[in-house]
Amino acid sequence: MTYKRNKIALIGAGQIGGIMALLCAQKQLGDVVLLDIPRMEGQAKGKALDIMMGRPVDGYDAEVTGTSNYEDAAGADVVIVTAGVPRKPGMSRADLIDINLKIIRDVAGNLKQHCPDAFVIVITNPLDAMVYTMQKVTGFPTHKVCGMAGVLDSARLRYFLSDGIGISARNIQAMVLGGHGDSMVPLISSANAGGVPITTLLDEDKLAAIVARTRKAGGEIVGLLGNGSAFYSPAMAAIRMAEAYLKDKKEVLPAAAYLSGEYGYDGFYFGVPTIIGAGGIEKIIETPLSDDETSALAASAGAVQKLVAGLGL
Ligand code: A3D
Repeated sequence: MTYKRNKIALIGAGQIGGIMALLCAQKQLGDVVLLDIPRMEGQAKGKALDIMMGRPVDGYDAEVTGTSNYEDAAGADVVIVTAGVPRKPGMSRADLIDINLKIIRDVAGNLKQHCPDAFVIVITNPLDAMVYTMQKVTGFPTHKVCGMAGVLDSARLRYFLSDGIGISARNIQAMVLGGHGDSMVPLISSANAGGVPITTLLDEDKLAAIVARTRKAGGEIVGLLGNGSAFYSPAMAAIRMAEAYLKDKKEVLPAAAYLSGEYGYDGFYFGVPTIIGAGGIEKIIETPLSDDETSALAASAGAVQKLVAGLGL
């Protein structure tokens, strides 16, 4: 009997790429190809070899290889893209657009040629514009291209809520929708702890402070690190999405998905609740929103549409 492992290509072998490679191995998700530009091939190969040397310690079987050649990524089942530049203190995600747009165009051209059947998860910022570019340049079906932001932003909200109440973060169900920027929309009306509405557990002032901190959470990490942006939890969030696809879990996960009329919007990528399974983004779920949340989502959609209009695609 032959057993074929899944193949996961990680484009960008930097901070997030390296952690994702380790998570893929530890979770036995499949073989990993860690790809970077030729100048950084040593980093890709070095991280891959380092993870392989951990095989006897942790007992995983995955092959992890480093490369700068897209032929090594050919036929990948999942591709996760972090290629690009992260923020420095004082920068907004949108400030990265010029430099990262060129990089994503280059990556997309290569994926089109070598990984035509992959489920593609984009992480590079500014997320909503980069995932749009990825889909347009590859021409892949919209349900096979998505962006990771909602799982992370929601995890940040869930952590802050759990910390504020003093209970397990796993008990908190809460989602952040909209664009991955300062306009993101943390949903409080549906947030709950083990089914108990969050509004009965925290007062309005505390909730408002948590919403504000969630919106700036990425910047909080950028300020602390001083050289780069968050990488552990972004890596975990993207791997959760990859796992849902590879194992056909049909998980409800917020993702940057292509809208075709949902929530009253059309023709761009936006953070919404989705079902991720073997079909990729199998469905977009329309969840009830309060009036405030509806208008905040409209403002966020406006910000994303403006960003996307500037791409000239
Ligand atoms: P970093 O450690 O700099 O890694 C990026 C890697 O991309 C580097 O190793 C580069 O050499 C490589 N690279 C550059 N150009 C190319 C190319 N053309 N092809 C292949 N590889 C290339 O950054 P990071 O891993 O910390 O962050 C990566 C990206 O993710 C940045 O744009 C961040 O802003 C973004 N990010 C997004 C989120 C979201 O929630 C959406 C969270 C955290 C970071």
